[in-house]
Amino acid sequence: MIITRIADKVTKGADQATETVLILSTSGNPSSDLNGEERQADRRPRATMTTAFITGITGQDGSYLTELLLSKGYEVHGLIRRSSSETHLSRLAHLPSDANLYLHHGDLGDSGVLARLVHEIEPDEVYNLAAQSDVKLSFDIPEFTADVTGTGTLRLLEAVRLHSPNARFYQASSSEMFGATPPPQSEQTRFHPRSPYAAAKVMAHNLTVNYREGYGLFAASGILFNHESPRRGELFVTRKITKAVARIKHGLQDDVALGNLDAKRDWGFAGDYVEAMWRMLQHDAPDDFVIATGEAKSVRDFCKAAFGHVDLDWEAHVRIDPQWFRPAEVDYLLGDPTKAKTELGWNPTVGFLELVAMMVDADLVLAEAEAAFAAVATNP
Ligand code: NAP
Ligand code: G4F
Repeated sequence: MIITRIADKVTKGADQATETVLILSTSGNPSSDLNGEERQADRRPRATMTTAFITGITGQDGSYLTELLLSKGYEVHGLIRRSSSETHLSRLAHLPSDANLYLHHGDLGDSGVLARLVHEIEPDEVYNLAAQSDVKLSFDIPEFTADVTGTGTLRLLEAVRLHSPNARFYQASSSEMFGATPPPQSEQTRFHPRSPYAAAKVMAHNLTVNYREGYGLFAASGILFNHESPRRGELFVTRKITKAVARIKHGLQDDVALGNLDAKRDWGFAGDYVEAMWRMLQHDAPDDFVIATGEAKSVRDFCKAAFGHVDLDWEAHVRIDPQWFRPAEVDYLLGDPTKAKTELGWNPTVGFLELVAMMVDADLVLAEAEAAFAAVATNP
């Protein structure tokens, strides 16, 4: 196996620090890699270190999971897409440059690369977190969403089945799969997807179950309800609100345009939810688990809490813009995490108000820096 090392500078990290991320990209002739003695000799010692392969490593969950696995002594390999900017690596940029972390270029749309990487890395655990994960956007780019979020999972399952069948596989399933089915939702609740994204996740979930039953893969599916953090993408409603609250507080904007304030979600903290992913793969048997807090709040409740945290009246700053409505809405998600609590010993540690405060406080730091920069730019 030929490995090229590229030390890459990334300027904005999860904690806004400037740090160095080590990128390893594999190259060379894959076919000569597959069976050659040289390749066998080249393989890393296997006995001492658990190896994980994460798709979606640059996302919110990927970054928290990477931290968790590194803290447990894992060797972590991540799939990254080619990007014209380095900002998509920002959630990993705070990790030390000597972290046991290896990043490989690839894409869930490229089955050849997935097969080669799974073969070369020989992971003990595979976490499939990559997806086109924006529900509203999935109505605008449905075919792409189905290809990445649905068929992409099939490509990865095939790679694992053919090249690393003893690896334990985690699928990032979603409470969106329940869609229109009334709450509370558990592992027994029927799916009624309400978006191309949710339909693609149902496909991926069903394939994961099928590869478990058909080929005996250790394939687990976490049906995770909404989970948030300061690293949440800025177009998801929670982060959109907390960023706006912070910028309004610092005089950088006046209001925020939202869609349906009546939708209810079961919001938890992403750091807690990656712990559940890991526990699923340590379980004695592969299974499906709902991960949720068991408490639901509306978007309106979130606004009240977030603006209230900095003593602002939310009604003075929130306006409704129909562009944020969806062709089909998911009205009410409320998870029943009893099975995960009982069988995995998993419990959420961060409550709703604590989560809101954590996100607003993090965005206040960013807004303060932005305001200071703007002041210097106007009065150099
Ligand atoms: P996220 O922040 O949107 O991250 C998505 C990740 O997927 C990013 O690393 C992205 O890479 C990568 N990706 C997108 N398209 C790809 C492709 N074609 N090939 C390879 N990688 C690709 O999502 P998240 O919130 O961390 O969620 C992680 C997973 O859990 C997703 O599958 C999501 O659908 C699912 N999920 C999330 C929640 C939640 O509330 N957060 C709940 C249930 C399920 P770039 O950085 O290059 O864009
Ligand atoms: O924050 P959201 O975009 O999250 P959504 O649609 O629930 O999806 C997220 O959670 C899923 C798990 O259930 C994941 F599978 C998925 O990948 C993603 O992480 O929207 C939450 C609610 C919706 O009902 C939406 O209509 O907020 C409502 N909303 C109201 N105004 C808005 C807005 N959502 C967004 N993104 N932006 C708004 O301005």
